Amino acid sequence: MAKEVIRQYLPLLEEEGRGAAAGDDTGRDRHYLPELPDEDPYQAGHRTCAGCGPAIEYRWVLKAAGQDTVVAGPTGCMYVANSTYLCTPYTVPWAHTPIASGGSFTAGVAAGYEALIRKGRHPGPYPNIIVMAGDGSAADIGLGSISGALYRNHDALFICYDNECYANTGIQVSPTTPYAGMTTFTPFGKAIPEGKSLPPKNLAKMMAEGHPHCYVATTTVGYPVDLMNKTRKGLNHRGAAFMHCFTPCQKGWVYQTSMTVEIGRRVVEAGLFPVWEYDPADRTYHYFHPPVQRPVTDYLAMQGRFGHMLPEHIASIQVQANRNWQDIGMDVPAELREGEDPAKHLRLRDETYSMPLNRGVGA
Ligand SMILES: Cc1ncc(C[n+]2csc(CCOP(=O)(O)OP(=O)(O)O)c2C)c(N)n1
Ligand code: SF4
Ligand SMILES: [Mg+2]
Repeated sequence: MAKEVIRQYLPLLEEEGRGAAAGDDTGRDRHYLPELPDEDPYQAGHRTCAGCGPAIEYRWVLKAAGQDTVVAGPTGCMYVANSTYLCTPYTVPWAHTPIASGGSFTAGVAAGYEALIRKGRHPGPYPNIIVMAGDGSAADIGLGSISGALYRNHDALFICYDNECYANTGIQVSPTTPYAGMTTFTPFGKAIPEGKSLPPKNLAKMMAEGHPHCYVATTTVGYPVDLMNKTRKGLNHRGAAFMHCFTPCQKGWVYQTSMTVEIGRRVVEAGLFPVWEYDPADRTYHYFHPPVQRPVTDYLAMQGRFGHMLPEHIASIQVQANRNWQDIGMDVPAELREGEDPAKHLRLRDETYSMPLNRGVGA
């Protein structure tokens, strides 16, 4: 007789302190909450660059998932840097997949565990099954295989760690590279002074709209507790879940190594990466409203990949950000409206912007 497949439930972490230090009497930044799990299934000793956003995301996802987890990694930085011969930083089972087959491989793992448990050949419970694919894989080369697995509703969490480029092969353009983002395939010059001329693919919305029965969420390394809770919600969801995580690439984006988490918050505060959840039960989007709204220059000017931008390019990104604010139900302050006018800007390298020294109080 077939055995029952028992699912795990991962409790959610306390989210107080999300977005700012509000509510903390001591005025400390409370993003790192004391009740976080001690375990780290993604250990030190990997070989990613210092300040690597995807490595931070891997660590937090696996901290949230815990030891009863199986991970797949399509080709990309997080495969190559993390797995030299006979050595990986994982304390959980991990497998590499070709870049195009993260979805189909993971679907097979999920179906395999279901069958083994039903036949009594795996003691259970059903493990947390996660694939973490780069944007080149999830939004481009492997999009079809992930979409197929989502549509068939395999019980697994499909994550795109988005560093907005094909990093591992030398920082080439990907569909999620933002407008004006410089990569080795989108250099700026006389013919195309902005560098990349197309807007980024809206991967997460595509996944939510195209697979309405799936749990879908966006998050960034700027919000660790949010990232971990969405990991747990995705894993608790019975069926397929997709999480799109913004993960800065220190090497490809050219910024100070210590600013990865800060950039993960600023992209949200600049209106350029809305953070939301899509609930398949009522088919609605739930948007996070950040307590701070910044001009896009506060985000762009921190990164060398945007250093060539001219006033009209900055204004055009501010137009996009203002559309995003409206889409998530927030007002657009007058200062940000004015930023839609190229005459209000200098070249990006000459603009003044706020550089954070301490995130302790307020924003
Ligand atoms: C079919 C195929 N085409 C190209 C490659 C070469 N390749 C290896 S890693 C990589 C970059 C992947 O980019 P992404 O998925 O965004 O991950 P990242 O390196 O940015 O972490 C590419 C193009 C490959 N391995 N397989
Ligand atoms: S190139 Fe970017 S994504 Fe790759 S290891 Fe370095 S910082 Fe991480
Ligand atoms: Mg990438």
